[in-house]
Amino acid sequence: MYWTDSGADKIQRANLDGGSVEDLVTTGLFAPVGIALGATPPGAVLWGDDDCNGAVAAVDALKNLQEVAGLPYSQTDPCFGLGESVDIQLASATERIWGDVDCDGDLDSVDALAILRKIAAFSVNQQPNCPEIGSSVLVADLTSG
Ligand SMILES: [Ca+2]
Ligand SMILES: [Ca+2]
Repeated sequence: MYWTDSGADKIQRANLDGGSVEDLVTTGLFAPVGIALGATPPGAVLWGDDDCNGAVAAVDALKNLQEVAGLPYSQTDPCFGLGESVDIQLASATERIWGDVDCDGDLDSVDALAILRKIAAFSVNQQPNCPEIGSSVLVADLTSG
């Protein structure tokens, strides 16, 4: 099993019985709350992983704020521009805005706040049928190019 430690900024693994705990990633992370493993299907990304680097972390909230403020920021390729429309696969395909993590229809600083609240283990208010921050979602646009 694999998990993130948002307090120690680490990604760790262990055997399913809890033995053989290892640190996999110990640098370059800040408060990660979700991870995507290589076995996830093409097009799978974490909701709230705004820069598509495989972890939901405070950096994603930072990039949200840079987009909202009109400042430049880098994205992992392939990823979406924040504020871009994407079709995510729930029960049926649902059009969402990349980075609009609370699904209220616009990308703003409240979405950055939602990511930070999630990292801090505070409650997050999201619209109905909105993916949980840190959960894996399939995005059609990522596979179709
Ligand atoms: Ca990220
Ligand atoms: Ca929003």
